[in-house]
Amino acid sequence: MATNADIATASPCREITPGEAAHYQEKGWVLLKQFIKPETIADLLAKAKGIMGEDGDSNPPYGIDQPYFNAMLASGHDDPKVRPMLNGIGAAAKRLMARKADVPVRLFNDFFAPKLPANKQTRNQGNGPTSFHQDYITFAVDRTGGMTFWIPLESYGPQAGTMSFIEGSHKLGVLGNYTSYDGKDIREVWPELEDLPMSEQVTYELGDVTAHSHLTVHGAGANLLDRPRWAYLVLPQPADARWNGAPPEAFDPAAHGMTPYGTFPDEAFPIIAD
Ligand SMILES: O=C(O)CCC(=O)C(=O)O
Repeated sequence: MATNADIATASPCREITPGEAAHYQEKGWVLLKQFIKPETIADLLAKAKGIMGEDGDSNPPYGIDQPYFNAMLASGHDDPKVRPMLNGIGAAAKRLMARKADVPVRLFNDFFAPKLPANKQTRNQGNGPTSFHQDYITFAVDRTGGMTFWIPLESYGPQAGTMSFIEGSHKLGVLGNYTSYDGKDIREVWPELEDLPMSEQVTYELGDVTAHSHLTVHGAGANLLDRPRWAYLVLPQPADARWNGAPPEAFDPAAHGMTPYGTFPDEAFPIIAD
């Protein structure tokens, strides 16, 4: 198991504090100020632009058309410049999951998600607001614990379409797939969400990151800038999570020879904290 000293030297991520872990457990999300070194963020932005173009819109369609963002797989674990950061995120995720058993953390997915400018004609979809939703059910896993590290690749405020979170919504259980609300807002379908506080849209300085539980309801505004809002999303899961057999959006079980209630193979979903 990596010690704190290993993490400090090998990872561009700082450790999270007990106060941050407590905030995450109570509210379902946390802002981690200055969590990643700016040099690593600069490398990620260069990589994202190399894959998707300066406009964040020069990639072929990735297969899911929705207004939240355009997206491309980042495959950061294969990149020696990115992998140490993923290990730092794995260590942080393990703290946030706070399981009593010593359960490792697996990288479930990582992708670039530029939100394209709302006031421009775009080639791909992804230039609208992010309607409020919970992530959990779309991932077809058999247990909770997963989360998303939402990493802006530049400093952004609400104008860019940054994230906000309905605090404590992770304690309401599983609220259904966003496609099942027949076009309604999740707060209309689940009015109990109106009783909970909503965070302001986060203002992120370079290196700041938010982490949210896959049970926490969240959304984002449209991007009112004239350029993409670059974000890199890293999704850790507890390593003991299994595919529940439902059709997943985020992975292809046949490509990995997976069976319902079978484990995720380490080669494709590597362990990032043991
Ligand atoms: O980047 C966004 O606007 C939305 C991100 C999101 O929905 C998520 O992280 O689950």
